[in-house]
Amino acid sequence: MAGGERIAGIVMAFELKNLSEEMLMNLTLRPKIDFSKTMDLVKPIISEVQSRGDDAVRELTLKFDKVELDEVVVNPRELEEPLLEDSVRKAFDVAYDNIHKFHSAQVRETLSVSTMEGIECRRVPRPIERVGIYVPGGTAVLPSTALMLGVPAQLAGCTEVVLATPPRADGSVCPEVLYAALKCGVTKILKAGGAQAITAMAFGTETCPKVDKICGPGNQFVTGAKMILQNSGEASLAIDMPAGPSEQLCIADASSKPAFVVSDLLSQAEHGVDSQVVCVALKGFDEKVFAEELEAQVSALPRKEIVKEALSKSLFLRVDSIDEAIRFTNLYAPEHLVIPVDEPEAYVDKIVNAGSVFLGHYTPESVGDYASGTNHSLPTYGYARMYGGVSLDTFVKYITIQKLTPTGIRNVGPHVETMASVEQLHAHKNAVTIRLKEVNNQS
Ligand code: HSO
Ligand code: ZN
Repeated sequence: MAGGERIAGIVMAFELKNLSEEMLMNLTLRPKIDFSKTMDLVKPIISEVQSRGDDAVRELTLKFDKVELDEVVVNPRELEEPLLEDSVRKAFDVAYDNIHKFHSAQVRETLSVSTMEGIECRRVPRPIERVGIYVPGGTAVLPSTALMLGVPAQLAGCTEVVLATPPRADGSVCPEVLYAALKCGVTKILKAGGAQAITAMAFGTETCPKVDKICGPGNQFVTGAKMILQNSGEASLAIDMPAGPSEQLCIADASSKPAFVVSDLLSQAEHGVDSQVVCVALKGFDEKVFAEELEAQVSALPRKEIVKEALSKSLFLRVDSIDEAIRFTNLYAPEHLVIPVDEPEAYVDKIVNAGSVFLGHYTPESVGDYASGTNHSLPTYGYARMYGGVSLDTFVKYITIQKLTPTGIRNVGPHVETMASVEQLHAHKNAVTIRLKEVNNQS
């Protein structure tokens, strides 16, 4: 876009006040994803797995992952215990405990309200009984995602939790994923990835149970299959939310340490070439050191090629005030919002659109990705405007219950009769009239 110059030869920089409203809006848009090609590739996979079940999953896993599967679905408790180094086991235990603690606090009690004398309305939580959780493999295996989805499913009381994850080259399950699955009480592991895994869980196969909701991030094929299947009446399936590439917006001011800011932006950029990072800088932020740090830190990363490509599509925005920073942030609606400044609380009440927020100098996004306790499965692609991240409620539904006494029907009945007359639904009216007659005769 015109008007930008590159910092450290990588990130494109703009002055917010020089931008027209149209340019500003353009900067809040994510790169367009053309889903039509993905959908064309995904549809035949869906029909294959729907009609031929496990055989199709086996063939597609051989084709795409080059892995020959013996069993498509395994019971994690029947597998050999995973061998993990003590430090790894300890780290996963701490993460599990913190995620468990934060999500247990989200358990909601039954709500009971008397709306009028003699009328009691209740709302009771119930688990979504059968759920599927997707744990990505590919360029990076993400066992942390098994905890982020497995813990709330466990706390919600889901009775069937199918964890789908692409198998390793020898056909086995990644040991850290298996460890997390066992801690979370996962009932089945489906050793498959991509659209084939999503379809197997959506319809069920000979060995894979059908689930009612599928959660978790994934590549375009996973997302494509989730989108198609949630809209197909045949599968009768819910999904958590549409997932796009990962993203972070960082607000920096004179108090921010450029080295910390860069480290945060890079932690998100290393996820993939299409990750998006944005730095919104207030007056006094040290841009010169930022540029030096950027060069130095990028070149030290093993995934620097991925990082550089992600950064080349990313953004550095200079703003004059906190209000300008917040306005852009709310328009952009980032998945992660990092605010490494001395007085971060000044921002909190004004943030309306963001998935997860990280306040102060000592709160890198990585802690939320792994172990502080909050969930890392978050809305991307601007969906933070209307979705929150995964929480206990992702795996819960609420049933309402009501009970009226004779006084209750006397209080509300006449109004219901009137409304039913307005809608000309006489059977509705009569169901009240017949009772009113009885209770009025008795008194
Ligand atoms: N930042 C990622 C989550 C993740 N990071 C998993 C590391 N492992 C999604 O927002
Ligand atoms: Zn991450």
